[in-house]
Amino acid sequence: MTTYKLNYFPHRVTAELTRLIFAQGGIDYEDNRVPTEEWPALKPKMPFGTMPVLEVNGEMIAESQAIAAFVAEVTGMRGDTPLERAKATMVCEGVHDILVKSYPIFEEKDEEKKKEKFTKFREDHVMQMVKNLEKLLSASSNSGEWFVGEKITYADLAVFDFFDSFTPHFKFTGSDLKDDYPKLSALFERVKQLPKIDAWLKKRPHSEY
Ligand SMILES: N[C@@H](CCC(=O)N[C@@H](CS)C(=O)NCC(=O)O)C(=O)O
Repeated sequence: MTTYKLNYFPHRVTAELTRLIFAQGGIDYEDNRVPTEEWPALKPKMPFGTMPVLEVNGEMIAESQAIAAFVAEVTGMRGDTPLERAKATMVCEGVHDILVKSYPIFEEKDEEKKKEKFTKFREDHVMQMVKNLEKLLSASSNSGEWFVGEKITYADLAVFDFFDSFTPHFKFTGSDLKDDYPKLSALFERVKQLPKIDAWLKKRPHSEY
């Protein structure tokens, strides 16, 4: 039997998508949450000196997007054709890019500047992405039920996580989609209510981000 160990800090950030895929795929894995004080000793052992790192039967894979794509493939949520896989990757990379772009704002020390930067980022990136995602979903081949093809892929989980873990920092949650973004709102609720996702959301350790 294949064994999986996911190494990351005790946060959601770039590992939560993989945890959601594992949950929905019904695959057992070790969710190794490395305390910050233990990281310096572990860092040199990781392929790129960063986490997340997924160990598959002891072999290490770094880079959050490569890990998510791999676990999506193992669980049948990667997309069924080359075009579907490309579209799923597009959505995952798109929302991941925004997350990465936002890092410098969280590090801003001046509280006033930080507030201004948050507001600007919300308008320039977060709300722009919300609009783009709604458009993309409305144009999908299945009347906007899933982003790609006829069934759930990891793109749907990535977008769910975007609204569940990331946009709340910008005062925009999954429930705020209700009024103006009907397709996204329905997708958010559909994913949230999947029995295995619901079970994971209820049992996962609390983390601020
Ligand atoms: N592109 C990489 C970035 C990895 C990365 O920078 N991870 C951060 C945590 S989100 C990290 O390991 N920081 C600790 C360090 O660099 O020592 C990915 O998406 O996995």
